[in-house]
Amino acid sequence: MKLYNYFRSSASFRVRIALHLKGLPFEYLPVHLAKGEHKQDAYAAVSADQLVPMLELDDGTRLSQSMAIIEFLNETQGGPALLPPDALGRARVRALAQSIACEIHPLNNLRVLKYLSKDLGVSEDVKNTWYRHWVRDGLESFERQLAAMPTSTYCYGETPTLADCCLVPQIFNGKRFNVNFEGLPRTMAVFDACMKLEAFQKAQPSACPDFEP
Ligand SMILES: N[C@@H](CCC(=O)N[C@@H](CS)C(=O)NCC(=O)O)C(=O)O
Repeated sequence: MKLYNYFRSSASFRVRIALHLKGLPFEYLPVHLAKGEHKQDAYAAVSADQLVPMLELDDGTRLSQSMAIIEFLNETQGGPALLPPDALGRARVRALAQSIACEIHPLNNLRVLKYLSKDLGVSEDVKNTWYRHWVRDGLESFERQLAAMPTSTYCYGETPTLADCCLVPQIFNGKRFNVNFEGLPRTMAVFDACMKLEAFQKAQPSACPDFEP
């Protein structure tokens, strides 16, 4: 398998975590988002949405959208299950994952931030305030959702799931923008628990071949 991705992309990071949790080897194909490589012909020729991540299977099949990719891997590959066996558990995990991937991340994506700066002319300060506001707001909601469920080591239960694959990259991203993580005890305890695992460490930006400090 080949993963088109970028060290700093949180959607890519989700898929790297899932691949490592399942122990699946993959070829790392960097796409430099900051240099706009995702918009250039070479990547546009293979990726219809011109976003990362994109997973290419050994038979050439290409998959986009991190959560669809993770669910596909979960259904077709061995290794630990990333969704619970029961329908209610799966709904809970998907709700947590979507709280990150659908409520927080789209507001803070590279193209959204670029549009704020370049097209709408907002200052760096205002852009960062926007970023921090939506991440903090989303994480407060995430914390309330965790607090409504029994205490567990990971987002849902005692093994990492799709929800943890989404949460950890969002926290990394928030750290880059100095988001305030105070008052989020369950969320940050889950983050710390995840980061003790080798799969999460191997997937983190600083462990990527294209990492830039
Ligand atoms: N919902 C998509 C999001 C994909 C996405 O937006 N990826 C970002 C990097 S995290 C990207 O390629 N951004 C390029 C841009 O915004 O121009 C997923 O989960 O895969």
